[in-house]
Amino acid sequence: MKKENDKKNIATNYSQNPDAAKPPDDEKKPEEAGQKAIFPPHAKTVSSKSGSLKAPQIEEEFLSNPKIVENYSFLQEIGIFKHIDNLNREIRNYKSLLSGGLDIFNRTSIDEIMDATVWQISDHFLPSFLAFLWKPIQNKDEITIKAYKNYKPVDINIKMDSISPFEAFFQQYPKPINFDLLAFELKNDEAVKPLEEVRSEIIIPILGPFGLYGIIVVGRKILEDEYTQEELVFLQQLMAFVSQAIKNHLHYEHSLRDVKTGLYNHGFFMTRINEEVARTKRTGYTSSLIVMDVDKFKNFNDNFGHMAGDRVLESIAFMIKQTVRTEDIPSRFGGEEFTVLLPSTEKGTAWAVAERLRTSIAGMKVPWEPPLPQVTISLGLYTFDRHSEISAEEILSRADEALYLSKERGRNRTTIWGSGLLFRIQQKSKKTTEAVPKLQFLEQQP
Ligand code: GH3
Ligand code: MG
Ligand code: MG
Repeated sequence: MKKENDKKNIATNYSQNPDAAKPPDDEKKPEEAGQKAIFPPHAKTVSSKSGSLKAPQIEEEFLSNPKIVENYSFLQEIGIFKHIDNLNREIRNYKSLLSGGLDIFNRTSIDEIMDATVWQISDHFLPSFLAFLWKPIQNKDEITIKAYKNYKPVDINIKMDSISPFEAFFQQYPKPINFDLLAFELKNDEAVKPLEEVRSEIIIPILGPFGLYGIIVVGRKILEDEYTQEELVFLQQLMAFVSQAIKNHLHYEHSLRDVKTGLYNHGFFMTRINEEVARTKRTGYTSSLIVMDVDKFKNFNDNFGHMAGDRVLESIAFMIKQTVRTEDIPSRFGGEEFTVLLPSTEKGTAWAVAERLRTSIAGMKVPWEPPLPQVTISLGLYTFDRHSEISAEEILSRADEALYLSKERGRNRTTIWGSGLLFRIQQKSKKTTEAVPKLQFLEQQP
């Protein structure tokens, strides 16, 4: 009779006993054991908060095996059922991790990756905040910070403008780490203070071939209790996916960008303008292209050195980024030449954008010692639609023609390529084999 009861209860007993998966007493948290928390080597010490899964069918068959029933007491004594319970929990955790990881990998922007991460973490516990700090431009120190509280993006005051002070440490120790231990290892360097002020708990590095790309900062738990080993293991494993996904995305982003200025590079610009030409043909939209060239840029190099010249290019790029809309495509075409592709933008608006770019650059102050002369640019503008019937290369060369008229006419100005030009060039070309003085036909006003 006892055996019958045993048989009935086996499947439920071991898996519903909340104590079944408690770690043995000697498996203390690292902090308790005198060492600061770095995460445990595997998930076997996890404790259950949410109860156990039902034993799968195969397990039920195993449990109803007469030999098991016969030896129930012995098997229980040696901890077989606890062990199975732990394994079940591990399987469940890995399944959830795998689906969470895949979800994160399928995201197509860093913002989406961060949003998905926040939701994945929030399924398990609620940190007081979660912050992502990363370098959008590979070889530049400047960082972007995005933080979340209660699943929502918030402005968080982490007074940090570089992650470089952490670089050497994380190169040596490329793993998530408890904040206190990081602070200790960095000898409470000034750099850790901003993280201390916001009460950080765990710091996770994002590393790649170009060094430290960013860090993810997890705040203490809302209720100020300690993270359980289960949560820490989960975090460590999930973050391996997150940091890989962010790293892949940054690699992709960097491959589209010019290293010096952070603007899109020539290759990406050519891809986008070809797409835009196809789009205008398909949809009937009007789009515009602005090309710009720095006036007498050689003088900056010759009189103040190449570094000063580079600083001028960076300042211009910054101003361009500030001036255009998010849907525009600002690129460094090469050397001291820039382009802005303006999708769905008519001539008049494009002219206004070009003039805004010109005047804001002419008014900017480039930080350099000794002070540099005023920087100016010349611009050319071409507007196209489905009736233009020309290739991306031809669009570029027309915008270029307009730009060189701006140069000829004294620089620091914008010229629009006018529709009359093509006709007049053709007319002239018929009559003469001489080089066509084409620039003089360009319009100057919209
Ligand atoms: P213009 O008004 O006619 O455009 O005169 P310019 O001096 O700007 O034109 P030019 O084509 O003679 O000079 C462009 C210079 O830009 C030559 C080249 O060495 C310099 N340059 C190109 N790329 C870079 C760069 O990345 N950094 C620096 N510092 N200089 C660059
Ligand atoms: Mg040039
Ligand atoms: Mg120039």
